[in-house]
Amino acid sequence: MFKEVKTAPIEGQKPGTSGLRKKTKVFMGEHYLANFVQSIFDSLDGITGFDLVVGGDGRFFNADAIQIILKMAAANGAAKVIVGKDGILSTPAASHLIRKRKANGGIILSASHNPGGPDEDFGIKYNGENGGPAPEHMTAAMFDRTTTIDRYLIADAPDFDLGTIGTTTVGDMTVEIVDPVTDYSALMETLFDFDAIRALFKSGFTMTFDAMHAVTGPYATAILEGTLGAPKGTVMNAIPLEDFGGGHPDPNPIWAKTLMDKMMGDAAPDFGAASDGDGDRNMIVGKGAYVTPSDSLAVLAANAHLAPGYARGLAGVARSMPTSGASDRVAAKLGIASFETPTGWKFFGNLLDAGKATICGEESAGTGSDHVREKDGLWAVLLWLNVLAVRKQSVAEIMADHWSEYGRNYYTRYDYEAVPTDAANTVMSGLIDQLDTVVGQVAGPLTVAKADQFSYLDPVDGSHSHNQGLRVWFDGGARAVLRLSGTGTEGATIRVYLEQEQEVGGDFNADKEAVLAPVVDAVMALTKLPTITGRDAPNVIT
Ligand code: VG1
Ligand code: CO
Repeated sequence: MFKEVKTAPIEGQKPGTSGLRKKTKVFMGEHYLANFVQSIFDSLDGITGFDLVVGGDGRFFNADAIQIILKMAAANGAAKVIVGKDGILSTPAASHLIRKRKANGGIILSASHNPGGPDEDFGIKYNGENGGPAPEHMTAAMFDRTTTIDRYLIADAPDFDLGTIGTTTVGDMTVEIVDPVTDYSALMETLFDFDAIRALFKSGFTMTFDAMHAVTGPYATAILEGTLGAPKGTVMNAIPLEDFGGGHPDPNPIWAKTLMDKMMGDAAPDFGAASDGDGDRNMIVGKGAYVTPSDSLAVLAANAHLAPGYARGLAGVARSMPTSGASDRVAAKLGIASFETPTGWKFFGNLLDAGKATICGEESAGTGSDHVREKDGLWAVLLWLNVLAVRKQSVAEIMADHWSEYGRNYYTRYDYEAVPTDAANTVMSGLIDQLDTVVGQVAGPLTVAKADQFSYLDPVDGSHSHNQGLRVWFDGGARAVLRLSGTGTEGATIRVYLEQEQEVGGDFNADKEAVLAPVVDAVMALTKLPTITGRDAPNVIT
C-alpha cells in the first residue's frame, strides 16, 4: 500500500525567514510539495516512530496539502499524526500542541500575512520538538536534501476525513483529529486573569477584533465572545476563508484599514486588535491611538507582571535587530537581560528554551513568550486586555505614561515590493561597499556615526548567522536598517526600517512622519535607492 515515487530535484526549494514560500500554483506542481516534505523527513534521518502535528491556516490548497503529508508520513513510518479539525491550526496553537503532546515535531502550512488563493501564496515549514521553527542548520539540511532527492514515499490510500474529531489508522499510523481551539484556549486561561478581563467587558469596555477572515477567527470568537463574555460581533471577519476574502491578512494600518478607520473615528471602541493569516501576528490600537509593534513589545515587557502567568517577572526580553530599541529601554530599567537577534522567530527558540528570555518580539507585529515557541497574536491581545483590566487606563494613557517613563523610539518601516532582484541587490551591495568609509559622511540632513552588517552569535549554542541586514546610525540618535525580505514570492522586497530616539523629558507627541523625515532623506541619499530601483515611494509604510 506504500509506494516509492521516482522524482528529481526541483530548483529553488530554499526555506526563507519562515519556511518555504512560493506561489500556490508552484506548490501544486508535480512532485513540488512531496519533494520538500520528503526532504524534511530525510534531513531528520527519517521519521520512523515519530509523532507529528500537522495543520495550517486554512488557505487554498491547505486541505489537499495535508492529505499528501499524511500519506507521506504513513509511508515514512510515523507512529501518529495529530491534525486540527478541517486541517486548521493557528501557528501558535500548533506550537503548543507539539509541546503538550511531546511530539517529535510538526508541519505548519501557511504563507502567514501573504494573500491566499490559486494565484496567491502558499507555504510550509517544519517545527521541532520544542514547538519552534527549525533553526538554520536544520533548514540548511532540508534544502541540501532537495538538491539530491530522487524518490519519495507515499501511501496509496483514500483521503482522510479531516472533518470528524476522533482517531483513524492507515497502516501502522494513527491519525488523530483534534479540535484546534480547546488546548490553546486552556493554555491562555493559565496565563491571564480571565476574571479581571470578564469584569472589564462587563463594565462596558468595548473592543473590535479583526480576524481578517483568517485562522484566528474561531480562536478569538471562542475566547473573547465565549469565555470572556465580550458582546457578539466583537470579532469581525471571523469566518476563515480560503482566500481571506481577497485581502492581505496582514495586521497593519494599511491592510487592516477598516479597523483602523473605525478606531480613529468618533464611534471608536475602547480597544482594537487584528491578527494575520496564521494567527501569530497582532496589531494593537486604542481609541485614536495606534501602537507600533515595537512599542507594544516594550509596553508588554514593562507590564507583563500584571498577568498571573508572568507575576514572577521576566528573565529577559529579546527583539529582532530591526525592531526599535524601545524594549531595550524597559529591560535596562528593570535590570533584566535584553537580546538582539536576526529577523525570524527561529532565532528566539534557544533563548526561550534556555530560560534567558521570557518575552520576544519583532517590529513586523509579532510578540510572544515562553508559553510556546512561536509568536502569538491572540496571546498579545489577551495580555493587553489583562493590562488594561488591571491599570484601568486607556491605551493612549498607557502609551503616554510609558514614553514619559522610558523615553520613545519614533519608528516606521518602508517596504519596496516586487523590485527586480538585480536592482535590489545593487542597492544592498552599494551600501555594503561604503561601510568602511561612510562614517563621518554627510548624508542628506544627517551625518553617519556608525555602520555595519549585522551578524549574530547565538549565546546558547554558539552558532553564527551572518549578513542579517545593514545598519547605519546617525548623529542625533537616528538609526536605519536595510534588509531584503525572506518571505516574498515575487522579485525582491527591500525593507527599510527607520528610527529616531527621544530620551526621557523630550517631546513625545511630535508628528512621527516629520520626526523621521530626515532619516528617510539620509538613507535615500546614502543608498540612491530611488534612482537604482526607479521607485520614488515605498508600496507600504507601516
Ligand atoms: C517577515 C517579517 C519577520 C517575520 C517573518 C515571518 O520576514 O519581517 O519579522 O518573522 O515575516 O512572519 P521578511 O523576511 O519578509 O522580512 V509570519 O507572520 O510568517 O510567520
Ligand atoms: Co504569520
